Amino acid sequence: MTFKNLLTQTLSAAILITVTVSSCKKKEDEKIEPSFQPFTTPLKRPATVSGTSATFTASASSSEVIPGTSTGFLAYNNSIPGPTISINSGQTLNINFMNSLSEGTNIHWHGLEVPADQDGFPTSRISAGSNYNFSFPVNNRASAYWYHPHPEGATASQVYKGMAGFFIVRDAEEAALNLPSGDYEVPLVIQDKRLDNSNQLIYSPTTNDIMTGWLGDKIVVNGIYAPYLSVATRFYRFRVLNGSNARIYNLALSNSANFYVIGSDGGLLSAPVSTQSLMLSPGERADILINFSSYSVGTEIYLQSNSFTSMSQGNEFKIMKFKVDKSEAETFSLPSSLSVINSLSPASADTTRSFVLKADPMGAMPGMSGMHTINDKIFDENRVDEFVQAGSTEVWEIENTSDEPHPMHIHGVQFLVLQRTGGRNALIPTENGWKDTALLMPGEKIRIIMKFPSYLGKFVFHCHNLEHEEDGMMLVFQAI
Ligand SMILES: [Cu+2]
Repeated sequence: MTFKNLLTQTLSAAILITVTVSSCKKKEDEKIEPSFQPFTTPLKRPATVSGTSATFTASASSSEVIPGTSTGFLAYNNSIPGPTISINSGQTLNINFMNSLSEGTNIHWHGLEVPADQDGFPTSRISAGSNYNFSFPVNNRASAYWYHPHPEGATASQVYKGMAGFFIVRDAEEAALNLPSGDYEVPLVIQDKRLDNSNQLIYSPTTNDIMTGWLGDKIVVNGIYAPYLSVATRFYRFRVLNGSNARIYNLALSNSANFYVIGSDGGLLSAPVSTQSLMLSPGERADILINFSSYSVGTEIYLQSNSFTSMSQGNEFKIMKFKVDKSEAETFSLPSSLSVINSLSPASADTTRSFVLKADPMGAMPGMSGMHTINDKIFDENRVDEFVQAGSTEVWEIENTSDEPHPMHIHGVQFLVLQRTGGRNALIPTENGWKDTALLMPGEKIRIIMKFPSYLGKFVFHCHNLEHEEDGMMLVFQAI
């Protein structure tokens, strides 16, 4: 690196750390800790749960988002983020869950194919003070899935207040690739928060917040505001989850270096895809490799969100810092192929369905849900919107006619994105693999294909902008 480059990088870092993320609302000109300097707090790794049985307790808790200060949260096992569950495909998971919150909750296993009674249907709640035994076989491919509450009316607030964790599935195919592991495999859950003057979480969406989704101005990674990670001169694997309620990240490195996307929501891609940026909307995951081997010790690089066009968000900001602080011999070489994606042919589809997404601020009475709709409908637990034949293959066409982005998520199934028209008019790297959540920017239409599993019963599909979901942007399908 030349001196000029170093100077430019140092200067831009100095300028950028003073930038806070606009939340399109008032600036909470917060007094965090007077001594607080962004990107000086080490990243922490979530707690882990290994094996096939665990006890989970949901309760009020606290955590240091900003070092030296205590922020109240709702947590699983007092852990922010929730403990990472790590399990092999084919094993059966048993979770003895205790709800020690003061309100009802449930758990949705996002991305996993599970029976309907394990999936966290929005109106099936575990009441305060009660427990429930979750038990289901894990048959999905190796990937980073996640879990979070899904009770109607409290999904957005409970997730925002801290209830979310990784669910890592491993299998033999992935193990054979010898991807970076241990210290070199790092889960990153990225979220945005608003804090008050006492560094407590604010969650009080107005009608305007519900239109855009709740956007925070503090970006936290694994529960820490503006952290850094020390890295060695080699490849690292990052399992990235956008666990935010509404914020979309356009992930990039501050030196514009390329990185490799190797996996998506539902596991490995067929081959690594090199890219300079990657959009990741709420609920989506990306499995990425960053090669730090060409940097000299002392180099600092930020993970940032590049600007993109959207009415309510999309400005550039820093997320976390990588400090290259030790030289190490590389033991990993990037495989040219990773896995086989068995594509589904649209000609084999049994049914094609169409969905139109709308947002109309006048669509609801003040204080009531209904501004965001799918096929002009909002969630009704007593109505089944689509009957789906278990085991059948379907094509769904989803069109976003609103002026807000909508990350659409289907429960209990993984799909492939066949096509995107309008807007970006193309697929993005993560869409080369299995997905459970796909972003529709304004004006975009996607065609997806999926084969439903054999589980029967009622599931939901919805917008994963959690304020939109709470506003009713969710329908019911029943597998028969
Ligand atoms: Cu939405």
